This record gives sequence, C-alpha cells and structure tokens, in this order.
Amino acid sequence: MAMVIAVLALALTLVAAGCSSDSGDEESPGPTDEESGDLAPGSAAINIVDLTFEPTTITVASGETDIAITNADTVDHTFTLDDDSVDQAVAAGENVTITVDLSASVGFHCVIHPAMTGMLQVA
Ligand SMILES: [Cu+2]
Repeated sequence: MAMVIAVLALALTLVAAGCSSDSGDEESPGPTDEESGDLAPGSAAINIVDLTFEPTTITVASGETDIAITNADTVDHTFTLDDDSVDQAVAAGENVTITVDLSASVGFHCVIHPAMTGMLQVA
C-alpha cells in the first residue's frame, strides 16, 4: 500500500509541475527557436566545412527564404544556384545571409570547386 501511495504522490507532483509551467509550449511545431538561434521561420543555414556544404540537401518552403551561409574553411567559396539566379561569394571565414525566392527545387554549387554541390528542395 505504501508503494501505491508513493506512486500517486509522484503522479500528483508531475501534474502540479505541468500545470505550473503555463507555457503552452506543447503546441509549438517543429524545432524551437532555442535550437535555431535568431533564425525566423522561412530561414535556413548552410555551413561550408572541408570543401563540403553541410547539409547538402536543404528543404525550404516555396517563396522567400533567408539562407545564412557560413564558410568555416580557410579558402573562399561561392554559393551559386544552378540556374545562376544567385551567385554569392563567401570568403574564407565569412558569414553571409542571402534571400532566395524559390518556386521549385534547384541545385547549388561552388563555382571555385565544382565538386561542391547541394540541393535546395522546395517542399
Ligand atoms: Cu568552394
């Protein structure tokens, strides 16, 4: 019987803790802003490390998306869409944010290093 009481007390404690938070966070969809820093919805981030885009495939919504590009390498790169609508130089160690307006998926690459490729996938 003592065991049952202990379990009930624990359950009540959890319920009380749940009620006291009042945050409404349970409804928040997807990753929280805490994870993504100052990036608002409609934003994405790409890192360039060791001659590689990370991630190589980024899923974005149709329309405008801010893309923060960080070049962690010690050599210059570009972020260039395969349709050439964007050709952004990202110097070594630099951080550049661009805005793209997409209605369809498009690949991207680095002009300087053609082996560096990736895909912006419009969901
Ligand atoms: Cu490059």
